[in-house]
Amino acid sequence: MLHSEPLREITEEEVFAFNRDGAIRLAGMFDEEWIALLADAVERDKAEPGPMVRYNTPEGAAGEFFVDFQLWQRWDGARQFVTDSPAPAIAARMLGTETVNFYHDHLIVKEPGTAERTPWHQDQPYYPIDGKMIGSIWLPLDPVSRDVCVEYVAGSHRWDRWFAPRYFDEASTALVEDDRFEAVPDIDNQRGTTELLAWDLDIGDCIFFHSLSLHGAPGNVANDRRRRGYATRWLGEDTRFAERPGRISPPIEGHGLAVGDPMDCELFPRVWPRD
Ligand SMILES: O=C(O)CCC(=O)C(=O)O
Repeated sequence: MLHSEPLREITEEEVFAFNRDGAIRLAGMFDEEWIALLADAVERDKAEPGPMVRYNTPEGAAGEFFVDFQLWQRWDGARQFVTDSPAPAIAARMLGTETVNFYHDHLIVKEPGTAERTPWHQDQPYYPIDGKMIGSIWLPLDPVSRDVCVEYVAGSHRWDRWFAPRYFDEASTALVEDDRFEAVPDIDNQRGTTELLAWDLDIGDCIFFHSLSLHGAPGNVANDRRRRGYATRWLGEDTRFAERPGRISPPIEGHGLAVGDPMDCELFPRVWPRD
């Protein structure tokens, strides 16, 4: 059955841990039908990708690191997920907001054998948005073991630091060539002294994380399972459209918002509370 509310209550402890750490696993939120619906949308999208698709694996290399955006605009299952799944209620609870607008979706598929890492980054520097109530649901469509899971630097969303956004390609191309942002710290060299969060995830679990949480991910060489992650971005009541020099990602255009406007329009629809 397609439940539109989380399969269980999110506890006070979980909300507290999210606010402290910037990322948390929420076990047992979605029924399997949602995952099946999204998996179908993902296969359609891989066969017929959207205009913002990116292939981040060099030609001839093993595996495939496939990234696409805005499936919800093209595939019914993804659209239904955005409006009717437990996701808006999860975002409202975790962000502590009365209203939730949907920002965008982001599909990240790492086929078995993919060596390419997802570079360390925060999400908000990619966005033309001010505000603190911005979070993502990272939803695995395959069981994920900790060694291929996205990793989060615990507490980094509270550092009050913004790191320079870069594309996930091999060259790690900069989106913005100026010094407004700090260089991303070399977290891989700080393993052992930095607290990193990552989890084993079952079907129905998700990760909720803050848009300023520093995160990255290994390739997918540890096992022969696909690693399909469907990430959705959610905005709370304090978010406003902001100007950013340089490029933003994803480059969503045509929203008609002016600087300072609430993030509320057809492209960023209000999804919570439900009518
Ligand atoms: O799935 C991944 O490898 C990275 C996910 C990510 O960076 C995100 O959802 O912002």
